[in-house]
Amino acid sequence: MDEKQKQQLWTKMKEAVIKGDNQAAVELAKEAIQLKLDLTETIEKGFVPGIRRVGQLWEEGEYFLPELISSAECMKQAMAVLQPELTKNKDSLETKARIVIGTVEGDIHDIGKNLVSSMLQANGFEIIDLGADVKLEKFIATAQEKKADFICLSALLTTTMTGQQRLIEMLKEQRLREKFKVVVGGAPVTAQWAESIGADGYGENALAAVRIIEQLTRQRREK
Ligand code: B12
Repeated sequence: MDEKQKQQLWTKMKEAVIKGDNQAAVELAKEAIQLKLDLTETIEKGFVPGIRRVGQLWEEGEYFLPELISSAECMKQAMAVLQPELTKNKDSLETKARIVIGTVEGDIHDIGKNLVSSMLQANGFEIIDLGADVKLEKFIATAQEKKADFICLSALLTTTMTGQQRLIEMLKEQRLREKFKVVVGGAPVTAQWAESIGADGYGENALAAVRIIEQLTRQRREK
């Protein structure tokens, strides 16, 4: 498949998410698998731009909550088709590190977090996904119990970003800060914010998340 055909397929994916057309999104996801396309690229260049456009339409007052929900559902259905393929054949890979991930309390957005989870899993990391609206105490308890290397926190609301900061403070209070690397992300989160709260890393998208976590894992091993 040449670049132009790929672009056309990505456009169709984007449109399916914008329209909230579940059937089309699922078919397109299956098509990408059949064509043996790079699924990471398919997600980031096809489906993600769709949900981002939906975000803009909502900001512009063109879309309301029902449209948002149906586009989010559409995105999930496409991901449900792609996820098993992404993680296929990865069983034999050596686990690079163990990661506890979730969306912080008060925040139910989980599409971005799920993408990050899938991509990390596809790259050989062991993932313990706590879901969305997760109590900060639960992140810490699970990370301790499972002897995790990383705690990854997603936040999509400016009001819940503070949960990322709070978790780092809690780790310090409990003298656990050195035990876990904390990586943060989510649409309102920036590298500056990550630095200001003392996080170990930040990723602006799922690929960047994999990159930073691989880098931190290497640093950890070299120590
Ligand atoms: C879809 C959506 C919803 C869906 C969520 C469905 C679901 N299951 O997730 C529904 C309809 C339920 C929803 C609800 C609400 N939403 Co909403 N929603 C969105 C929307 C349009 C898209 C979010 C999304 O999925 N993006 C696509 C994914 C792929 O991108 P992403 O999440 O940013 O994730 C990527 C990166 O950020 C990064 N990443 C994400 N997490 C992590 C974690 C780590 C560790 C790392 C390294 C990287 C990383 O990688 C991801 C992949 O590339 C955004 C608009 C926007 N601009 O973001 C609003 C938005 C986030 N929502 C908003 C609001 C206000 C709400 C509601 C309060 C609305 C209401 N009045 O009820 C509720 C929130 C309820 C709650 N308590 O959480 C606001 C937030 C405003 C703010 N500044 O705080 C936004 C920005 C829209 C807006 N402009 O007003 N929403």
